Amino acid sequence: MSIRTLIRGGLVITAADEVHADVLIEDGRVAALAAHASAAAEAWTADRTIDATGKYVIPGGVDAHTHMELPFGGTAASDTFETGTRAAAWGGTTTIVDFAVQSVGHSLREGLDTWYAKADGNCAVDYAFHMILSDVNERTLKEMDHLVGEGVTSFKLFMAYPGVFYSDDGQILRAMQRGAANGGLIMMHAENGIAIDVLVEQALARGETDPRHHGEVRKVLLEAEATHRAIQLARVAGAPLYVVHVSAEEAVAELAAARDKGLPVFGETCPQYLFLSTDNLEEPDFQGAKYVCSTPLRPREHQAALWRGLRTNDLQVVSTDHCPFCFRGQKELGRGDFSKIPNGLPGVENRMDLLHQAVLDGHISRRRWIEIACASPARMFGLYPQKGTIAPGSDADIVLYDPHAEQVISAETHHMNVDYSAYEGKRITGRVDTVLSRGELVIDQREFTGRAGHGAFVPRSTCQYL
Ligand code: DUC
Ligand code: ZN
Ligand code: ZN
Ligand code: ZN
Repeated sequence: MSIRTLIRGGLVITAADEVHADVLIEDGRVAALAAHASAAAEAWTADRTIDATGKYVIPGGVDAHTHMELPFGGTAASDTFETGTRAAAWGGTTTIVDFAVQSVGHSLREGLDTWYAKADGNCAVDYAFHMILSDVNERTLKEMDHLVGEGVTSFKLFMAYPGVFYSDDGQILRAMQRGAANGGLIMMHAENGIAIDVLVEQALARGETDPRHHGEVRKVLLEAEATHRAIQLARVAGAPLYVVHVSAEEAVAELAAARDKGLPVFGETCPQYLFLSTDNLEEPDFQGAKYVCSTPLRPREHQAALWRGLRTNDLQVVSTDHCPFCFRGQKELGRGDFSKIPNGLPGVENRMDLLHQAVLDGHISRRRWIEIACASPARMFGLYPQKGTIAPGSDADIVLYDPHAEQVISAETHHMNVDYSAYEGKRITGRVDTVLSRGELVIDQREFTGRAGHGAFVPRSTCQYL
């Protein structure tokens, strides 16, 4: 028997609307919305009524960029699919799109099956996969078609990390051509890794080994150059392009110029580039290692361009690039050599709150908050309107958000499996109160009521902005 749930009295916010409406849930889906206190809503009966008075009723967040358990630099990201999706739920995110990885010399099939096995039976919320291409060859290109067919419809390529994930321009062009033909969306890590590796070697030879040098060698110009090159290669291939973790003003300018020409070029940024800066990389006693990620944190001046890009829609998505490594034992691997610090920051739990704070700080509107965190990532990656909105027929992935609650972000209270917070001490107004995933309560008035294994793999259609 399916439970009928009624969410009553809240302000329903989607990318399109803000309405005082009641929401009826049946069989894990949204059955209907009706104006609060209307005759239609008053006539509904339910097994369970959730009082949302004074709260926002918003779609569950869609985090289109996570790396649970990612092997990196001789260690692995510290959140498993179990701990990471539980933390996601706490933070109001009900769908993650994680990155399965092809290893050099191996097939996409092997990589994807490995990631299916990691996630299966362990997730608290729903999940989907992108595929990282580390070895573009004839076989890989053919396999891309099969993956699109099974709902893995996006492929990340790296212009960075020579010898690990790196693809050369020829491999990139071929993958883009294949994506143009089969509907797969190419996602690009746009940094010139060949040039960066020269600068890394030279910096280390000069004895520049501290975390802040990570930011210095990964130059803005080398992000902008790679972004420009990726756009031109996509034009030649006749393919759309999605640039991940955009951090620099000059890279936003490349995207904006391409979009002004009408090209299907899209961009994502992440909370760390919006809220943190090179000041954090300069923290003493090796604390800067906590903030080492790639693309790197930039000088604070870049933030205005990122916020503007989010307002003008030159950037469409905010995801986290959640890739946590503990300070003790993991980040510490890079003491004396910044190039050995595992790259990545924790954040899957913090994204919805940080972006709500951005609403209060005047950077974005409430509806834009929901658009960049829920609706737009769902559309970008073929999940809409199953995910990313509250509409009849959508999955009942719904968050009751208390816009007035005060909180202080801290590793003492977060749920991610990592021993520090990148936002330690930051005050946020607003907090997740209750979370439903396909109609099931996974967070009930700030208590975890979900379970590992509730979360299911979601096959995706192709990009819905094309
Ligand atoms: N950047 C990171 O910070 N971590 C993992 C991979 C990446 O591209
Ligand atoms: Zn193999
Ligand atoms: Zn990347
Ligand atoms: Zn990433």
